[in-house]
Amino acid sequence: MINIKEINDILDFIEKNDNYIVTSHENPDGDNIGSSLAMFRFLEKLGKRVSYVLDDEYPNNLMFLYEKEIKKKSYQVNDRNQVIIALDAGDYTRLNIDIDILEKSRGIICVDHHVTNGEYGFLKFIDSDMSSTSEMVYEIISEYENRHEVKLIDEKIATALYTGLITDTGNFQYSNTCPSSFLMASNLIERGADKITIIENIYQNNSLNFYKLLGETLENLEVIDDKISIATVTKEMIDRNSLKYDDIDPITPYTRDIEGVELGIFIKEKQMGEIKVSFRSKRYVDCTKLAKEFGGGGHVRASGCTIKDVDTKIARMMILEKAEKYI
Ligand SMILES: [Mn+2]
Repeated sequence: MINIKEINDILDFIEKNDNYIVTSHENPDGDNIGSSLAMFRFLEKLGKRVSYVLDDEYPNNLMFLYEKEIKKKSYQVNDRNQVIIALDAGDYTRLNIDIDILEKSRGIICVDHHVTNGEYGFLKFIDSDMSSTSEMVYEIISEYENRHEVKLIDEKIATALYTGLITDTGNFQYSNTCPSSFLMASNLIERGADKITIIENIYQNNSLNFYKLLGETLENLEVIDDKISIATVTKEMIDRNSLKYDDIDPITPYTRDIEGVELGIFIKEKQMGEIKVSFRSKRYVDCTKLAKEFGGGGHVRASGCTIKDVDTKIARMMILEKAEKYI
């Protein structure tokens, strides 16, 4: 059940106070950007001073949500003393914003659905049963609409939230998809969510080079004991195919979606000595536990971690050694 008190406390605060920064985690995904844009527009509609700050760039497949006049970077924020609204970030050290802005803020409001959330912030709405942070922002805005008998969700907010919902649920495939997710989707479509543009950009718009990299990655994919599959992308592979690190995310599910495989592991070399690993499971492997062994976190069926100062081959050995215990 949704903790309505947490939502009400956040709304009470928002209604009484002004000057916000909306932000999220590094390497933005659809839920990160969707929930942030929706929260930004919601606060703007309430007449609040608000900036959306994220230092990383959007990945290509989410550029349809990009608006130059909305997304700022830390260096463009001159003043301090804002209230930070942190969305979809389980750990405040992962917030993609200058530390000085955080330190000189009036505090953090945390809205997040990661199981591994560190429970930071002076106000929080944290619920690991929610499909996405976008669904949580939807609940916040809907509660405000009920309170004041107004309609605030327009086409842009609906499109942002719908993007977050489908990217985090794998277009309603994953176990985090709840009855409430379908109700939300239905309502967002009624409010003008641009479903065709979203689907086209996220699922039907990969570059040819992406497919070349995908082919190369599947060439090195290995299935171990019929249950674990593991594939690697090196920085050299990304560079050679003229792609960005953020473009390779859609490869991740291929590691899981093989007949008989329970756990998919995707090893990505972001830069030399910095290896990112994604874990995806179908039914029983708790990916949060596996990620935690390497200081990472996330969700039961989808998590990730970073391993520093090793190459992809060493990382692969380290990961497999731990992963086999979970099968
Ligand atoms: Mn999320």
